[in-house]
Amino acid sequence: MSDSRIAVLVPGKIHPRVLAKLEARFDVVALERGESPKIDAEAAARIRGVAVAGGFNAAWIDAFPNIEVIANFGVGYDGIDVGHAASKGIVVTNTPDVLNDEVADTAIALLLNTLRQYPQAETWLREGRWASEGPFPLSPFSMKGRHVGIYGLGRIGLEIAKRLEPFKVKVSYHTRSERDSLPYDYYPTLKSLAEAVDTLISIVPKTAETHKVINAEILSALGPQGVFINVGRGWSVDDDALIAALGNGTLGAAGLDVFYDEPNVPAAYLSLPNATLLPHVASASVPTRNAMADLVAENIIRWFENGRAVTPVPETPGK
Ligand code: NAP
Ligand code: 8YV
Repeated sequence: MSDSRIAVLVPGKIHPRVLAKLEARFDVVALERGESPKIDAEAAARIRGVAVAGGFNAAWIDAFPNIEVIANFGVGYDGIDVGHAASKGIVVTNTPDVLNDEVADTAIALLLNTLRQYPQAETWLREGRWASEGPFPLSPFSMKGRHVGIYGLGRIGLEIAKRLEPFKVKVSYHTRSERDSLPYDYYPTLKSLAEAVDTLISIVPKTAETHKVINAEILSALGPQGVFINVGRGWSVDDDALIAALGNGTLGAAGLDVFYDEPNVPAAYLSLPNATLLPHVASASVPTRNAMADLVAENIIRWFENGRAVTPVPETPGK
């Protein structure tokens, strides 16, 4: 470690492109994750920036008295105690916009897979059942004529809405504040949206307000022809209610990219034929992850170059 270079902490694993870009300019200090960081006070005091994929809680923030900036790999920064960071004047950054297209594409693909059962149809072919048993059964659902509700019409939600237009489906949404000048109907509550639509896509952040809000009442409002898609956070879903609704036909089908306690997926989902499951891959392409990695590094580089982060989160607007 050279004393003349700024020290930046990387706890746990991060995209190699972040590491390469940071190592070119800073002393990168890699630490294993754990309850508290294993580092002596002198080394901890040298750390001025953090690049992290995953969590960085209050205990970790407090262990490094001179942190100025925490750059999160991902647009969702729920793993970082942003309130605590803000109270200490630390700027938190995330990776908005560069992943909008990829995540929106995944939402549409997951919706089509859930409605039309394409993954199961491919398995049918690969297992030789087309030749031995005949055509794959007709899918119970179709995209045609659906009314899709988007729960969260932010950067990604809007891209999902735009992608739905060529499918000739009706699109409505719920957010806390109505958005201006959009051709989609606004519903002031999640329940009123769920009652109006037959397809619900969740793309809201993990916050105290969004905890387990996709519950039995919302699923029952969607109904037996109803479909629920989650590309936001598993935190927003009451898994017991969703598993019951899928099992007893209260809800038609669900497509899930995100789960409450990743990578642990409740076993009940695996045995439900009307659940289509992905291992949190919505942004997981080489080009999009490269763009996210570049933005993480850029936030730290710009902060130490001119005191301005590129994409600070609203709670810590920076300078
Ligand atoms: P964003 O631009 O901040 O949009 C969030 C939207 O959710 C806004 O429209 C916001 O509108 C709405 N919202 C927030 N809290 C709400 C509440 N309590 N009730 C109703 N609406 C609420 O964020 P984004 O960039 O689109 O990303 C959204 C989230 O997607 C991320 O935070 C992350 O958790 C998730 N995500 C998942 C993946 C994946 O790999 N599956 C990838 C990227 C992102 P109002 O403020 O007006 O309510
Ligand atoms: C990533 C995501 O899978 O950006 C987010 O909020 O959920 C995804 O893009 C994740 O952040 C990678 O660590």
